[in-house]
Amino acid sequence: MPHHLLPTPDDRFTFGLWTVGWQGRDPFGDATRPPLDPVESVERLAALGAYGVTFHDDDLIPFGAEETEREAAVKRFRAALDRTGLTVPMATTNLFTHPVFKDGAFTANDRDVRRFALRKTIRNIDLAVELGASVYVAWGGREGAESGAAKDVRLALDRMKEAFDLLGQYVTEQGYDLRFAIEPKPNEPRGDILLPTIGHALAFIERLERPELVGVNPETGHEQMAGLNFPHGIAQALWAGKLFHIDLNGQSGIKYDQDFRFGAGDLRQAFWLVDLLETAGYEGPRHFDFKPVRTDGADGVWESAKNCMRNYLILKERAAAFRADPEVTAALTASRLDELARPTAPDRLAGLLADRGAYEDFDATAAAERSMAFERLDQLALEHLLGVRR
Ligand code: XLS
Ligand code: MN
Ligand code: MN
Repeated sequence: MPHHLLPTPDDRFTFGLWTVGWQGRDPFGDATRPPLDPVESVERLAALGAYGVTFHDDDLIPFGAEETEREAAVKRFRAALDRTGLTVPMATTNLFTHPVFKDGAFTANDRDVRRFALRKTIRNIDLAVELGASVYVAWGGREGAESGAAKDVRLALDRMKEAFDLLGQYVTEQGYDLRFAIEPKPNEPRGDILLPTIGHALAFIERLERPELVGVNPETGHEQMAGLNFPHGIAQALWAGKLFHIDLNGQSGIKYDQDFRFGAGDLRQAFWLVDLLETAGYEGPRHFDFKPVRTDGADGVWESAKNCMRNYLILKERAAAFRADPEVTAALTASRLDELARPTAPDRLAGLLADRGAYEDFDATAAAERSMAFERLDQLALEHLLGVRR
């Protein structure tokens, strides 16, 4: 295998414990794989060249565990991290598995549940910080409804804001260097989930007491479940300075949350995504949130984990070749991408209004006749993606 396709910690690839640890339980079938010890996951991921692991509180410490059990689990995990050099850049809370969260956590109608959810989150924030995390993900999988009157969405958003304001106050008062990343998803497990897309989340964040502490953790498949263009969503999150984290995986169109390995599903969007992340200065971890298919045994688990990273590196190589190709440079100019980079009116409003060429003397017919030449540009991209051009 060419050396540059072998991942190293410098590539900053990370995996959730719940990804390789997924036992294949789905709404129609039981587990097809035995439980995986988090320590084994740490060791195997380190051996494959990963940089870090992430976890929900309950991935590491069973829900309701006694304090001694909790301490023992953390100790073993920490020892594995020390042994392997793997980091924990992110952690999150499980606010969806236990039946107590059946109507949500931060926005459950039941106030006691909301208070419990906040305390559960705060408890795991302390552990996340202890283990060195700088990002705390919040996926509100159960925040939503199946029917209209069941949830007053405006009130639920008030409660959601209250939760993030309290969490922001907590990390500020503790002096923690920790930022939050909201993970949007349109549906599943709720019929409709609140903050369903990157755009909804970005608008919500601006209403918080400490918007600077909160960004997004978009997931490939989640945007694509809503039929949206993932690289476009990521570009807007970057533009807003809010891409605090990212969940990479594969999805084929508007379906259930498939969570395929990265590179499966919409390969063209994966290509543009890697091109964007690698050229836009995103410095966070490349975090895989996928589920090894339940048809496979442990062989498929590690094969798919390895290939999430390998596919990223292949696409990184292809995207770099695309950007370095002189014919691509010429095609980008023919498509006038250089013009898009120029401000529309550096002469300000007065200059625009005084410019007869902009309106009175503008030849709309001639401008309409200029081809944008996008077909040539896109074919060059396709050929780089397919490895036909190098
Ligand atoms: C589920 C989400 C979940 C979050 C973390 O759809 O992707 O795994 O990433 O809670
Ligand atoms: Mn998913
Ligand atoms: Mn996710």
